[in-house]
Amino acid sequence: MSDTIFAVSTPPGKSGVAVIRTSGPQSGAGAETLTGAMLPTRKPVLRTLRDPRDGDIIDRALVLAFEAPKSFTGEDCVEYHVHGSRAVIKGLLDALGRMDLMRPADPGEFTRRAFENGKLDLTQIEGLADLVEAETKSQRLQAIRSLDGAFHRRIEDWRQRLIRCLALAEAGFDFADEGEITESIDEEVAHDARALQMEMAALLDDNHLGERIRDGLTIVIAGAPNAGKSTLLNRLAARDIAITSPIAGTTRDLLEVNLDLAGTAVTLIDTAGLQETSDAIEREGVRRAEDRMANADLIIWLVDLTDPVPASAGGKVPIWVVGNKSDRSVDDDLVAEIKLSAKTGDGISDLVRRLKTFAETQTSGRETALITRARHRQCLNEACGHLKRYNSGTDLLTDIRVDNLRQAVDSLGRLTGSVDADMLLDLIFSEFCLGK
Ligand SMILES: Nc1nc2c(ncn2[C@@H]2O[C@H](COP(=O)(O)OP(=O)(O)OP(=O)(O)O)[C@@H](O)[C@H]2O)c(=O)[nH]1
Ligand SMILES: [Mg+2]
Repeated sequence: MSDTIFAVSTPPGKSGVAVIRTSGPQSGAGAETLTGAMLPTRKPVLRTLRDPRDGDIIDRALVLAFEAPKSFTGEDCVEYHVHGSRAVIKGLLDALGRMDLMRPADPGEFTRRAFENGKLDLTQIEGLADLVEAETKSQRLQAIRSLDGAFHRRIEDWRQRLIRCLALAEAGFDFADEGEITESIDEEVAHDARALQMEMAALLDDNHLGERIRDGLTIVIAGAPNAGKSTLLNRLAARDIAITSPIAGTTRDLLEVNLDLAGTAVTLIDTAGLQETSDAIEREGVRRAEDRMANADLIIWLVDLTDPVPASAGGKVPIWVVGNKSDRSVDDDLVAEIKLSAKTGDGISDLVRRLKTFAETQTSGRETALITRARHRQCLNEACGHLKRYNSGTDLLTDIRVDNLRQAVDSLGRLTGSVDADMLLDLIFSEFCLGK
């Protein structure tokens, strides 16, 4: 890797400060050309940056140099903290771009170099991508945990133990004529392999908590036409997102809004009123509504207190019956856990309070969730399956049985990226923005 990359690490547009980074062997030389002197490492210094072509001042900037391997990428790196104007940024990028062996970075390329230099494993990179995307506190804390290597350490511990099992089991072949030794080795490996299988199964049995924090909870507002679903969505989002009207069947498509409920990301979905209909478009709307309800974490079944229609959903998804239009209702006998008026806002704070409690209970125990993506679950499930086959396959030929251990090691290796990383890398780095 002989070329040096550069990119703006802060968002495009004007800002008080913009950060431009370079990574690669020419970083130091580039900084020397721009500042006219060698830079100290790991010490921010104020320097005048000059265009090497004509000596014109680009900016006075805070410059911070890191020497390989003690940097984010593991290479020589320089950060230029400049005033965030278009002219300054362009001036500096142009000057860098004219230098030999310097080129603009591809999206995610800084992080890719960090991976290739062993600074971060795949789970940490995913944590970094999640941290950049985090919108709520629980997403932030979870991402930082991954980035800090909590999952990485757990997997590495398992992988080392598995490799030891594998080595012992293979050594077992060599002692095949010495019955007693083989037996004691077998016992030890069987004991460890069972423990590993149980530990992995315990981590997998997490109610998909990490994925739920990362992707957010889904709450669907459903009910009969005209119940006031869209009015409630607008009220909870504090924005005029959905069209509302006294005409039944106003909403046809799904409407989504993202909320932060007590630090948990929530997608709130407004749906078409559920009713038998001959209108093909409305019917499709109802189908989509039922689809989302089936996969929701919670259904708010909204009932017009002046014209109640009982809940027709449920199944595995928890459902709250919420009575709406309390401003017009005089009937106190109606069974609704919560009564409110989406129009006047009366009772909304009570609903929000309950929703926050719900979100908190759904994401409690988040300190223990390490699996945050389907990819993690798949690899771990595979590893667990191989171990299960090893543990239950006592009647198999030894080398076939032992191969299960080898495959379990590989599954864990895919999780951290030490095995078969190439095809995954493009996928993972496509999530990254330029300059990361
Ligand atoms: N009085 C009163 N009217 C309300 C309340 N909430 C909604 N409405 C009215 O009820 C009518 C229907 O409201 P929408 O929010 O469009 O109802 P919806 O459930 O989304 O209806 P569809 O999209 O057709 O399924 C509108 O005229 C609203 O202004 C409320 O709390 N009190
Ligand atoms: Mg509607």
